Amino acid sequence: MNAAAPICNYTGCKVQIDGKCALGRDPVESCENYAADVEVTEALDEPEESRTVPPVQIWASDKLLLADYSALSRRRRLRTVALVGEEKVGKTTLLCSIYAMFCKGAFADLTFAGSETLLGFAKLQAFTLLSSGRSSPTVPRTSRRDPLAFFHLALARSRGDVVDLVIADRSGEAYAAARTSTDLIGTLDEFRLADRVCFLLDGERLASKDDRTAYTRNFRQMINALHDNGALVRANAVEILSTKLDITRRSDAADVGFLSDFEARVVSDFTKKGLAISSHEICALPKADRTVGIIGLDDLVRRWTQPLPLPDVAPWPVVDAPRQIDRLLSKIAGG
Ligand SMILES: Nc1nc2c(ncn2[C@@H]2O[C@H](COP(=O)(O)OP(=O)(O)OP(=O)(O)O)[C@@H](O)[C@H]2O)c(=O)[nH]1
Ligand SMILES: [Mg+2]
Repeated sequence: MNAAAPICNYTGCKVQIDGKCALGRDPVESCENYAADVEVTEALDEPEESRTVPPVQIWASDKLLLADYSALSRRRRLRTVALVGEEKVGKTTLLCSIYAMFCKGAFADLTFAGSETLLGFAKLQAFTLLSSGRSSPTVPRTSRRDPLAFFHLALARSRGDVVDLVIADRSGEAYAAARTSTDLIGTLDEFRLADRVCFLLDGERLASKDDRTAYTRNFRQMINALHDNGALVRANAVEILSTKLDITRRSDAADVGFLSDFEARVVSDFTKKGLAISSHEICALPKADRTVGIIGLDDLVRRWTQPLPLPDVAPWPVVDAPRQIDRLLSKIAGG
């Protein structure tokens, strides 16, 4: 390697640092000391076998698959959010918009501190840019053949306080299939991994009087199917995210009332069934009405990254302990 070799022989010349010749020669190449005896020490035809340093594996930085997620989870403590919803509800757009917010700077009191999936995000974002040549921003459709994918964001609250957020995305068709064929639910690995499950409710289909009845029935049926088959037991929180607020806000007041009534009813019904469920409204890509702007992402990122409660370190009550000493201790502890 010749990286450290000085480019100029003249003692005290800093041309390598500031580009200026100490003898005032311009261009610097006209100075006799410049690049006079610089030796090319790297043998270009060095035989392969004489190299002792193993080749460095370059991180592809594309979206993570299940095996990559497992490897990452062994290195970092991850917060995993699963985005669930039928096709075209806005799952991929939402995660792409969250990334886009951090491209502009600090967001939700957090700063971007890295990502293992930069290329994955960039591939999605390319479709939303003017340079894509599209007349309207979008993201590529997630195909049913695409496996479950994860997108990673390291977000810093302060130096040394970094939250590793991972968002799981999969094709809406896979969820629609699992709703009707519940034996497929066990194959959806995101429910085994996610701390938070977000059901996306399509504002566009709710705003359509023709679609809304069937759509709302299917939406409920999906939560029911997942709940009844134990897919939501691991989640600490379940959210309903009503998407495309730019479209729902354009509809008449009765439609807006329908949306909020529906959200309230779903929350109340599933709270009774023991789910920690809440509902929120978002607009991740206000392309139907730009005046609406991005809505709800700030609060959403704060919820997803909020500090975890401290673990409960109080000793468990001892019930029917087999050892006499434990029974005695439990009596003392119980007063
Ligand atoms: N008007 C409007 N359109 C949106 C919004 N969010 C997403 N969309 C559009 O909805 C369409 C579907 O969005 P996607 O993000 O691909 O939906 P998805 O849930 O990932 O769909 P699948 O990949 O098929 O599962 C795209 O054309 C988006 O541009 C929004 O907030 N407002
Ligand atoms: Mg998608």
